[in-house]
Amino acid sequence: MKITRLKTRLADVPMAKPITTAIHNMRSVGCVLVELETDEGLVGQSYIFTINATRLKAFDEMIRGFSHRVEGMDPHYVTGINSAIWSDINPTGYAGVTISALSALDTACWDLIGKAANAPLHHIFGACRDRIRTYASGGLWLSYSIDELVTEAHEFLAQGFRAMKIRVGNPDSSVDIARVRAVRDAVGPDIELLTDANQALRPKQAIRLGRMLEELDVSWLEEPVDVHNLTGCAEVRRALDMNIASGETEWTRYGIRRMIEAGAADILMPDLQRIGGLTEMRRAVALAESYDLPISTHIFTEHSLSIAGSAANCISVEHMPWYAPLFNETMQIEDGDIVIPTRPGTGFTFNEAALRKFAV
Ligand code: SMN
Ligand code: MG
Repeated sequence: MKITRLKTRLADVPMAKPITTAIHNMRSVGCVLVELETDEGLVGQSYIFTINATRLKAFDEMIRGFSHRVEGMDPHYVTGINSAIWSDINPTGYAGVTISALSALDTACWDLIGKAANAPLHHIFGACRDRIRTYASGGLWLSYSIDELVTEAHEFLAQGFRAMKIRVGNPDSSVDIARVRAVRDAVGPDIELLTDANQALRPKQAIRLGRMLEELDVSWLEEPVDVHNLTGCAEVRRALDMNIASGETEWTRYGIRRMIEAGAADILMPDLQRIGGLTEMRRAVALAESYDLPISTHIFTEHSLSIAGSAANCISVEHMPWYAPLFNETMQIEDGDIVIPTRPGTGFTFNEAALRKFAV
C-alpha cells in the first residue's frame, strides 16, 4: 500500500456557549483535518486543533510541509516516517507546531494500518480491555454559576457518567470550595469528582486548596501550578494525600520523562497532539508504566481509545465532546465507561456534511 496524496481541510466548530478555565477563554474548536489517500482506496484520517481556530493556517502549513515524508510511502513504515519527520524538525524544535504536525501525520498512518488490516488499533497494539472508565469533562467550567454547575452535574449523571471534572483556580480558594461542595452535594458520595486548576495556583495556595478538596473526597487535583514549575508541582504532590494529575502541557515523551523525574505527578495525562501522535503516545505510556505510574489521556477522546484499550496502566480517558460533531460515529457511554469501538483503525471517520458546515 502506498500513500498517494496528503490532503488537509480546515474546520471551526463553534461551542454551544463560550467557556473559561483559569487560563482559557474558548468559543470554538478550530481543526486541521488530515487525510492520507492511498493506491488501495483507503484513507487514513486524523486531526489537530487550536483554541478559537487561532493560527490554524500555521499548523496546516507545517503539516503540508511534510508531504514528501508521507507521499509515496507505505504507512506500515510509520516508525520510519516518524523518525524522518523527527530529524526534519531538529532545527525548529520539539514542541508546538512541529510536534502537532508529526502527531497528525503519525496518527493518520496508524488509522491506515488499522483499516488495511480491517482491525481496530487496540487489537493491533495488543488489547487489554474493551471498555474504559471515563469522566465528563465538557462542562463545569469556571465561568458557570453554582446553579449552572448543579444543573449540568445532573445532566452528566443522566448521560451515564459516574465521574466528572470541575474547573477550579479562583484567586479566592473559598470560592472553589463552595463550588465543588455544591456539586458534591448534588451528585452524592458515590460519584467521582476531579478538579483541574489549569496552572493557576502558587504551590502553597495549591496545598491549602488540596487539603480542603480532600475533605470533599475529590480524587485528583490537575495542573495545580505553572507547567514550568515542576519542583513546585512535586512540592504540592508530596504535601497532599490526594493524587496530582498532570502532563497535558508536556510535549513528546521527553516532557513526560521530565515530569516523572521531578516526581511532579501521580497520574500522567498525555495529550495526543502534544505528545506527537500514537507512536510517541505508546512510548510515553510505556515509560510511565516502567515507573508504575498510571495514565489518563487528555482530550482527543475518540482517537485516544486505542491507547486506553491497549495500555494496561491507562486508568481512564477524559470525555471531551468538542470533536464529536466532526465524526459519523458516536462514542458509547455505559455505566461510566466508554465502549472501545471494534471498527477498523481509530474507529471514527469524518462526516462530510459536518466538514462542509464547519469549513473555514
Ligand atoms: C482544558 C484543556 C484545554 C482547553 C480547555 C480545558 C483542561 C482539560 O485542562 O484538562 O480538559
Ligand atoms: Mg487539564
